[in-house]
Amino acid sequence: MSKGKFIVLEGIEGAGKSKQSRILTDTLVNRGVDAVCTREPGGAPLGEALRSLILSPDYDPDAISELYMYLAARRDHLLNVILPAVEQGKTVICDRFTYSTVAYQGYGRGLDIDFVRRANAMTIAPLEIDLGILIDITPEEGFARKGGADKSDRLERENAEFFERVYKGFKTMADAGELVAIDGSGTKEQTAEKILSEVLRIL
Ligand code: Z5A
Repeated sequence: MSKGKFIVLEGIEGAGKSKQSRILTDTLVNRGVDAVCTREPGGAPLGEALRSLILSPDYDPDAISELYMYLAARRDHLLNVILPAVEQGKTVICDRFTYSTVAYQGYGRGLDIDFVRRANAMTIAPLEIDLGILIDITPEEGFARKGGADKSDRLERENAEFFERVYKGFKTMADAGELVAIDGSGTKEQTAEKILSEVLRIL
């Protein structure tokens, strides 16, 4: 059996990643593709347990501890959900992945970008990402859509400069061709069409 594709949707909070992951999965399934949807941090029992610790405002990990928590959640997700599905020929749609680590822990927190990239590579081996899409809206647009930051989420308590650095990180990866950027400022339906057209190129 041939391997399935692994597709990642990325972007700032409120970009529409969760919504678009579900729309894309449903659209592909309706077209006869064996597609499943997952998310990070989380996606598997240990990853979901780590997610609640990572995002809890009750803890204050430093940048390196935070990086390793995301990576531990990712390794568990990879081994228990992503690799088995890809090996069974399923197309896996993931809401956030390694690009978020580069953007948030690298550009946002200021950890060395090459170090973050190497840590990501070691964590996801032997998986290859077939397509990474950046749903491009600014942090201002994203938080306006959400009606402001969710203060029960530790990451969302960060200041505007942090999210500007994260956004710059995503844009830098798109400019380098690592991510395909699509304009996310239109309606949900318009964004879904743009994503589908990129995905159909690789299926
Ligand atoms: N993080 C990290 O630091 N390092 C890592 O390696 C990873 C993650 C993997 C995860 O939080 C946090 O972890 C996140 C990054 C960090 N930090 N922060 N802050 P999460 O998963 O809870 O949060 P999120 O990924 O940012 O999800 P979100 O805020 O819900 O955004 P979204 O998924 O992109 O958007 P949505 O839920 O689909 O839509 C948000 C709202 O906008 C909703 O009301 C929609 O109906 C509306 N919406 C969506 N699309 C549209 C359009 N086109 N027009 C109008 N309104 C829209």
